Amino acid sequence: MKLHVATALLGLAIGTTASPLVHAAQWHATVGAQSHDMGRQAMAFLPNEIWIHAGDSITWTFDVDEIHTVTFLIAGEVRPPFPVGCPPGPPPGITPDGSSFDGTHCVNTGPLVKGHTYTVNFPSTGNFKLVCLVHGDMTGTVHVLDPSLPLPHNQAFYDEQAADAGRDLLADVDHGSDHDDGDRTQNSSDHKQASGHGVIAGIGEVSATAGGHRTLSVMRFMHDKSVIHVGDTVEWNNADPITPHTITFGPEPTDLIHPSGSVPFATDADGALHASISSLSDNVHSGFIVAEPQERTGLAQAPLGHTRFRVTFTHAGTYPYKCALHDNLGMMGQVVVKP
Ligand SMILES: [Cu+2]
Repeated sequence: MKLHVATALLGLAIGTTASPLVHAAQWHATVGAQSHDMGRQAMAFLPNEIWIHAGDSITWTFDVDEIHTVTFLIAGEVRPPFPVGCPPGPPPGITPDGSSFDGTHCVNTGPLVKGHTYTVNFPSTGNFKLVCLVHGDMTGTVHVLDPSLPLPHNQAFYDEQAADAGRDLLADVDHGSDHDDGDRTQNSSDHKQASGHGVIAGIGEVSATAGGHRTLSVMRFMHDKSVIHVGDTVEWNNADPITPHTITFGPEPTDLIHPSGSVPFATDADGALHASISSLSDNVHSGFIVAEPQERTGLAQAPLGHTRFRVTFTHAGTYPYKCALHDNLGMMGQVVVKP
């Protein structure tokens, strides 16, 4: 958590003053929190709800190595697909730092990582939804009040709330983690019974406040080293509610979303894609394995997700692989195939 002492004090002084005569205030918030090894990512706006006056600005500081956007869409606007940008303008649909949002034109940072900041001015009153275009369950709210109205919190409150929320999200261990083998062992043994050799390819958990949704995602292969014998099959299962991962042997393809490789894929009876690797030079890319979005009343139900991938190994050797989306966070593994 970056604490801007001078600006935090400024925000404190201004935020606690209800007079309409004060100058426009500059507020601060953070995008994301992560563990030291980058494996645990709190995908959240911190805080994810903030009350300001019309004319004020908020500066978001990006604090993690996972990409996020700070985006304000027009109410009811369809979320654009990748590459993420303001619809319907020409790609990449990125608006400049310091843009204003009044509900009539989209404002979007584009994907940013640690070290970047982005300021949005709010000239008009309104209650605005804040979203990350990369992560579906990462939302927040900005309440822009008339300057004659009092604000409920000051900058110091938000700084403390943001720090607490980031710490709490990262510390959540009730869904298993790379350090905790409670649920993980149970999950893995479930999959071992089903397939012989199971790897959990990511876990996660969505939570909420009154201001929006946040997600903890653990960007790790839970058994990052699988030791098997020739002829065995390894099965990867993504147990994260929103974050896609890939299982990629060999170079990353340009198209990360769809399956590709130098060997043919089969589709197993349960719908899972299945490849066979016989050489260290075989390239196999699973494409995104990911859960489908939550159901919503009034919309067609989502299809079943592609959450599972299998590879059978026919020759001995050590086969390194990675998640092509999160190898920068250290999401890598290997399969050791013994004769
Ligand atoms: Cu991944």
